[in-house]
Amino acid sequence: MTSSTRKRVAVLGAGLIGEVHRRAAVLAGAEVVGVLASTPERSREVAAAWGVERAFADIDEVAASDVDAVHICTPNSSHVPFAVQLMEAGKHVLCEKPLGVSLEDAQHAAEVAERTGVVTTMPFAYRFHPMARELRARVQSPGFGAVNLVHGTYLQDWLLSPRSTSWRVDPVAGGPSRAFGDIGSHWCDLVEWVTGDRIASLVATTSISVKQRPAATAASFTGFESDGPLVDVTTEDSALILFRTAADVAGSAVISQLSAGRKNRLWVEVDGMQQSAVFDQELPEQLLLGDDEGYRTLVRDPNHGSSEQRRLATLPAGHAQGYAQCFEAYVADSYAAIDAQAGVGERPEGLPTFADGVRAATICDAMLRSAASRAWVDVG
Ligand code: 4PW
Repeated sequence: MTSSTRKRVAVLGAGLIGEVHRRAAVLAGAEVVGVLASTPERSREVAAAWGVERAFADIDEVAASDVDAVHICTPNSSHVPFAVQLMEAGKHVLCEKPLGVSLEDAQHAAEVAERTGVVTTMPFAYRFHPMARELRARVQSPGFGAVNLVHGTYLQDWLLSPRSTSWRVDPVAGGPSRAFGDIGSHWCDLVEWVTGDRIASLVATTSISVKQRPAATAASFTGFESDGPLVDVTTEDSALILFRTAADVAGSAVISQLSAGRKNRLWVEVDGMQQSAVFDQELPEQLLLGDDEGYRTLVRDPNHGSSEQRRLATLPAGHAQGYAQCFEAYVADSYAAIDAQAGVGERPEGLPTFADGVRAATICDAMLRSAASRAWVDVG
């Protein structure tokens, strides 16, 4: 009987999210062999800080190395070129979202994934909150009733200051959609996954409230303020969509990176004919459940609830799990999928793949088309 082998992995990118991946990889039992940062010098600094063996000078060195899997946590425009080269070299790939800066890019990466047969996953990490699993189980159970409305928001405020900037603001490095591509993609992924339904058509409007910002920097997230010269902003601060699903359910979402006080407020409400349910990412230990008597709070408890809620519990009830644990579960499940492909164990439920990355790119493309034409569009 074959058994799971310790994964040897590389991390590309050493910003906030590269560090999140590194920690999750270590906790999942992998050996982080090396890092590729923005310059060879920076790779050496980060390798020393992380205590890892190799400071890669470029992507060719990573592709030629003996690592099993690579975490891609670099700016968006590098995701597809890096992923394609690594897949062709036989590496499994865990790639940050968005998969590409265009729909065509994302489709190309998914085609290469299909042809090479390597395991590819994407951190639509909010699927890995135990109470998001509970939401899905309840929404898809007969007692919930047919879904009649889906709505919510994903709000942040880290770009509220006109001096705040990041490579995400730059349409070349970050892609033509900013707020929607970065966080709207999470909202749509969670809603489609929870309901098992798909956004079929939509109408969108976007806003650029801060017309000029300092030129993009290496900073990725968390409101880095720069005194540099101002450039025109072309990527949206906020995006609003109205939509209809394949099952003809109506819905809406408000996505913004300029909502004061909202740090990472992904909020989803699903209204069924007998019950409704709310998941709030900033209160991930609970689910609000509504019926004709009002709302009550269901608290995460590994002794109760759906099997998937219980599987993802790493702490007992009342001992808060949050973003870090859902990210760790995503990475652990990605490694389990690599094992499953080698014949060891089962592929875990609900693991987002490059197909989900293409789906996110498809919705984002529709959002941009609709905002430009001011008309309803089919999502495809
Ligand atoms: O994926 C998302 C991001 O790109 C997030 O989960 C939060 O918002 C953290 O960074 C951005």
